Amino acid sequence: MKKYFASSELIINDDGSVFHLHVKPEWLADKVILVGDPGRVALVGSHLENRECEVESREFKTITGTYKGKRITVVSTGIGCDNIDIVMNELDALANIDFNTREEKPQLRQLELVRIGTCGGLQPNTPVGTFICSQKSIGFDGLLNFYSGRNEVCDLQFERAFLNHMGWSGNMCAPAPYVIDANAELIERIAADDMVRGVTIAAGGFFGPQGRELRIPLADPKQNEKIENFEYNGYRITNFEMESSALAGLSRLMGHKATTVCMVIANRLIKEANTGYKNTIDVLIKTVLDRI
Ligand code: R1P
Ligand code: URA
Repeated sequence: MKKYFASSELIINDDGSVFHLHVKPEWLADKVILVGDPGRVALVGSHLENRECEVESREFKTITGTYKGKRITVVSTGIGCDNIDIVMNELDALANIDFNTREEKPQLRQLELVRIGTCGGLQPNTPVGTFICSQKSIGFDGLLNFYSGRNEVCDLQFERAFLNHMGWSGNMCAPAPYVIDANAELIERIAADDMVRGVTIAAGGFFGPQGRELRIPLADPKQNEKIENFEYNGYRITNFEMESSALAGLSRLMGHKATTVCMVIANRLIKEANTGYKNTIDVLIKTVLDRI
């Protein structure tokens, strides 16, 4: 029997668009670029021709057009894994649920998703300006734990090694952290031979969860030091951002291909930052548009 989705579960607006994104099914391309900042959608959009749509609702801004003949949709997610839950579920519904019958389509339509973001670097080989492609993500956010199949797609031994190394017994991000691989074929194509392939922590905040201490002391003052010297099977943790784990995890569960590429705008080890990155991220955008 086909799965049916009631109007309370999949909310469709009166104009036939999906609830938060305000995107209609016919506007979604198979290749999707996700960015955090709604302002970055215009930057990606400036490279697109034959625009089919430009819609905006809350922090979710979407443009579909073509780049060198490839049909691409760019969507902003805002900040955080909670927003990735909304964006991924609504994109997947646009692709794989018939909005007229509210039933799952018989054939999976697989999307290819690349998130282009900014991040904090954690290693000597990740100075400001480095492009890091997330091979693995460590989710401090807990989102994936609400979905069945989490244990089948996560690297449970890596998770255990990381928790043991940190010495965290529970409260910090229980029952997370979860460790999830990005899509291997997509990493090969997007990272090619000129990006650092890294292990990314997707944190549930920009300050405390990334070991930034302003007026309130941290629960674990040695957090970043331990993260920086953690090593497991040759992997080291390279960067902090706030969305890659939910993107990789939900994509795996839904059958899509995804990875995240970020430009380092702050190196936490040597304590340097660059706030004038908005122009240089265009180099990363063009690279991803060429390779997606
Ligand atoms: C924090 O400043 C934001 O920047 C990073 C983090 O993941 C978080 O969303 O990504 P974006 O530049 O894509 O927003
Ligand atoms: N985005 C983050 O989440 N952390 C940083 O340090 C920089 C950008």
